[in-house]
Parts: sequence; structure tokens; C-alpha cells
Amino acid sequence: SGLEQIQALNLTEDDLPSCPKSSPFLSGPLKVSFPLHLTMDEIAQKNPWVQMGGHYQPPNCWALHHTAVIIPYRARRKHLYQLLYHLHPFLQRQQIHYTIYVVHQIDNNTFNRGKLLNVGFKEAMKENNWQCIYFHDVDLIPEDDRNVYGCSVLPMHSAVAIDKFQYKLPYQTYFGGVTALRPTHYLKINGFPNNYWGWGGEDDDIASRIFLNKMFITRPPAAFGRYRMLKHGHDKGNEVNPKRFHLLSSTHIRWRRNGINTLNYKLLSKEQTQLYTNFTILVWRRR
Ligand code: UDH
Repeated sequence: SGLEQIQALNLTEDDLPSCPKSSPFLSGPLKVSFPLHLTMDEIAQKNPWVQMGGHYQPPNCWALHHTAVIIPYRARRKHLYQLLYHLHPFLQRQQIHYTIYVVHQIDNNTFNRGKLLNVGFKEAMKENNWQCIYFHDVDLIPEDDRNVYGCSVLPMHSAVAIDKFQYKLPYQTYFGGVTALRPTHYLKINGFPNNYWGWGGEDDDIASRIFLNKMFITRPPAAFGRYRMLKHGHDKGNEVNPKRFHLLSSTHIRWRRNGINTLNYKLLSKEQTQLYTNFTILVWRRR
């Protein structure tokens, strides 16, 4: 294949023309459906250009975007398969260079989305000098491929219009679901907070961190930033966090000493599967 040829030749930025600003393969609005009984093999067969570990690079041009997609995960296998099934073709049509990383919290502690995203950032940056980090919930399926997964100079909130919220922003400063930052900006705000256990608040905390650092967020046009949310009930171990409002009231005091600079976890394993790189981790929780 073209990709193998390029790898064999070890081509670099100097050997390939840049990809065009707008990919000729975009289709715009997508008809999103959810096939039953998906398997990894089936999805892999549909994406022969994706390499082990969930890695892809356009074969004929040098990508304009180098993006790590990080998915916080526990016990949502069906959602993960649906997301991989939709996201791989979506990203390939955008002609970007990317890898999909899944950060799996395997312990029985309360779920901690912020911490998992910090782990994803740290581990992904060890693998490659990514220029853009996408933080992507497992249950959000994009509906328009003009929503390009690359970073601009501003932190990006991509999940602008979700069906569950009648395709409207639930509130103006909402920064949840699918967001992206350049590593320099992520480090400047000290990443996500590590101490939001259970559902809610960590997305508002990172929004505060951005504003406290005098940055602004940007969004794609609502027609592009459309998503369908996969249905799910209440997850065991991700109960609504009653402390979230209290924590949010002191973000301005805590953000410098709670984040990527105070992250602790244990990486149990790293596996390359056909469609993603998996980090299995234990989070620590002080009692
Ligand atoms: N997640 C898991 N497993 C869990 C919990 C969360 O993988 O057990 C991940 C997953 O990527 C998910 C994300 O964390 O998409 C966010 O969690 P969520 O889907 O529960 O949050 P969201 O705000 O849910 O998207 C909206 C409806 C949930 C109602 C429960 C609280 N009112």
C-alpha cells in the first residue's frame, strides 16, 4: 500500500507535499447509524490503513494536524466500538495524522474523568510530539466531518450541538464532551483537576482554568459541531459528585497545585490493539 511504501522509504515532511487546507475527501453532514454486534475485526477490516495502536497518517501528503485523541474509559465496550467505527473513517477523511488512545480506569474507585484525561495527555506525549490533544467522551459520535480535529491558537470546544441537548449549548461556558488544546496551553493551565471523583464539575473546572489564564475558547460553527450521544443509564461508580460546586468555587486558588504537576497513578499495561492504544491504569484515592 501507499502507506507501507512511505514507511519503507522513511519519508519525512521534506519529501511529501503538504496536505491541502481543506481535505477533498470531506463529505459534510453524515448519516450516522449504529450497526448492531460490531466486532473489532470487522471495524479493522473497514479501516485497512489504520496501523497497530490506532495510528494513521495520510499516505500521499504531509498532514497539517498531528492529533492525539484521548478517550476516558471504563465499562462502555459497546460505546467504544461505535466510536471507533465512526471516528476512524471520519479522521482519515480529514487527512490528519492521529492516534487514538483509550485510558482505562480498571480499579473500583469512583470514576475520575479529569485524572484519566491527565494520564492520557502524559502518556500520549511520551509516544509522540503531538501538537493537538483531543479529549473525547466515548459516547459522542460526530455528525459532520467539516468539524476538523486539529488545534487552532485557542482552546477548542467541539461538541457544540449534541442531540441530547436539542442540538444547543446547555450553557454558554460549557466545555465538555469533546474539547481540544495545544500541549503548551494545556500545560499552562496545569491540565485537568485530579480531585473530581464521580460525575460533574471537572469540565467546568478546566473552563475556569482557561479563563483564569486569560485565554478564550473557540467553537466550530454549530452546523459542523453536531454530535449524537449514545444512550446509557447511570454508570456504577460514577455517581453525581455533590462536592462539585464547592470545588468549583475554589478553582482560582487550587489550579496551580492540582493538575498535571501533581498527577499520580499506576500504569498497569500499555497495549497496541488494531484500532487504538490502550493504557490500563489504577488511580490513587486518599481516604
Ligand atoms: N465514562 C466511562 N465509564 C463510566 C463513566 C464515564 O467510560 O463508567 C467516560 C465515558 O467516556 C463518558 C465520559 O466518561 O462518555 C463522561 O461520562 P458520562 O457519559 O456519564 O457524562 P455525560 O455528562 O452524561 O456525558 C450525561 C448523562 C449522564 C447522567 C448521569 C448524571 N446525571
